[in-house]
Amino acid sequence: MDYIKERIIEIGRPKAEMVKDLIKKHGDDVIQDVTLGQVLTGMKGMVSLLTCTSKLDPEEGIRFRGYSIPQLQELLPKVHQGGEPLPEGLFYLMLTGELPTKEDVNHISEQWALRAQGIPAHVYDVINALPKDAHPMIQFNTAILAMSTESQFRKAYLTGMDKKDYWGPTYEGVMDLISRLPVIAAYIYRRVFHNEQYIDIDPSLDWAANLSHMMGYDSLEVQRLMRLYMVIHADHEGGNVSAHATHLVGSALSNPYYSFSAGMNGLAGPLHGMANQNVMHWINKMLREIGVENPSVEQIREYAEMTLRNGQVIPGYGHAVLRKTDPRFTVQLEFAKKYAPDAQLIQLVDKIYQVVPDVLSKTGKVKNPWPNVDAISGSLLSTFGITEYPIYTVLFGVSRALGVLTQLIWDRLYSLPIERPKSQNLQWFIDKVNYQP
Ligand code: NMX
Ligand code: MLT
Repeated sequence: MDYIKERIIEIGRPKAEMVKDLIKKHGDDVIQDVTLGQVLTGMKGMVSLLTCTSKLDPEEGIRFRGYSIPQLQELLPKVHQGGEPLPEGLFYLMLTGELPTKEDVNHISEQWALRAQGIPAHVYDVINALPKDAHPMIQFNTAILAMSTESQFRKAYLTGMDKKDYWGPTYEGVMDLISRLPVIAAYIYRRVFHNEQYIDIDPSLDWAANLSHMMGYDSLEVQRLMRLYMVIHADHEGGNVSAHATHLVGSALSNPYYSFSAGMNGLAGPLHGMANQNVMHWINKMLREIGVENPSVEQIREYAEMTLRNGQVIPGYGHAVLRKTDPRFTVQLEFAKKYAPDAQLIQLVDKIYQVVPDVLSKTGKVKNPWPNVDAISGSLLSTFGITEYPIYTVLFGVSRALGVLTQLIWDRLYSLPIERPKSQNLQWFIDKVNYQP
């Protein structure tokens, strides 16, 4: 058995026992009051999920197993001194709760490069059957479902398996799926935007560098950017739409492919991952309508105000949990200032940042006027030559697999049951609070 699986058993079994015992001894303890407002406005702030991979603080932002993004940049293994951490290391950290060694990371890189080669031919046939102008997220998600013919979990479940062992074939499926997503993403990218001129995987490269290589970018800067991008988008605790959807569908013991596909359907929404593409459309439309390449702060303000007057959201701004600038925005801005200090698009992002929070605050209703991860990610990718906006959400999805699928392994280790909250009709809420119109 792979040593990582052995380590998961050592760490996971006692924790799984503890979860059982916790439910047995404290299952009836009240942990939180719930308001009507919370239920009717998207369950914000309601603690209703057990997630161990990461935790989001409204003021400070994300921590992965307790480590902030700057700490990960310092502590996770890298290819180059002073470079960006390897996503393989973050995967190991989220999976085990322990910081990986360089050997652990190399082991995962090798495993993924090997497993990536097992994509069955029918997956490409399924992608090729779609029109080239089908959005890349449609092609990505269709490919994920087509890959589920390989599900080891499905096969093991049908053969009959002890509940406490469900996590094992889930782990195998997760490893296969994560290894194959960059190949699929790059295939879709080359199919749609580069005349079907495909580039083979290079097994000597790490996972993120391979993605950029297969997309057609071999510079050290793009490899670094891809590692950073893959690390910062990997997880955002359990309640975001992609994580929650993956967990929910996984709770029916759907295999990792079905579960992840559900998450990706959510990521494709404009209020979630598709915002990274929409930010670029918003910026370009603004430049077209104002008619200059370098608009003034006042012109940006007027355009932002007009967006609100038209009843639309300003993409890249706001968050359901965060109440400060997203550290994932800040780290990308720092990266841009280091490697592309004169980039015009980044200067524009910085200028938008000077204006939009004030415009949103003045509405009096936006709870968080600050930029989120998507306010800059597309401009950064564009700056380094990846200018095809519709691929951006796919790249987000490749990264998000690391967190949500690691959590799926833990859901199975903990033997978490099917998720089934209670719903009520409007009259129930009216009666409950004795509402008088
Ligand atoms: N532009 C305009 N209005 C906004 C914005 C924004 N960026 N953010 C929030 N609002 C509005 C929101 O639509 C709501 O209006 P109404 O009461 O008329 O329905 C009001 O402010 C209160 O919303 P909040 O409670 O502040 O935000 P909520 O938690 O409901 O939504 C987002 C969070 C992220 C969906 C919301 O801020 C948004 O739509 N932002 C733009 C889209 C975006 O950038 N999404 C990406 C999020 C990160 N990700 O990658 O997933
Ligand atoms: C995410 O990365 O999932 C987004 O910031 C949305 C969220 O956390 O709700």
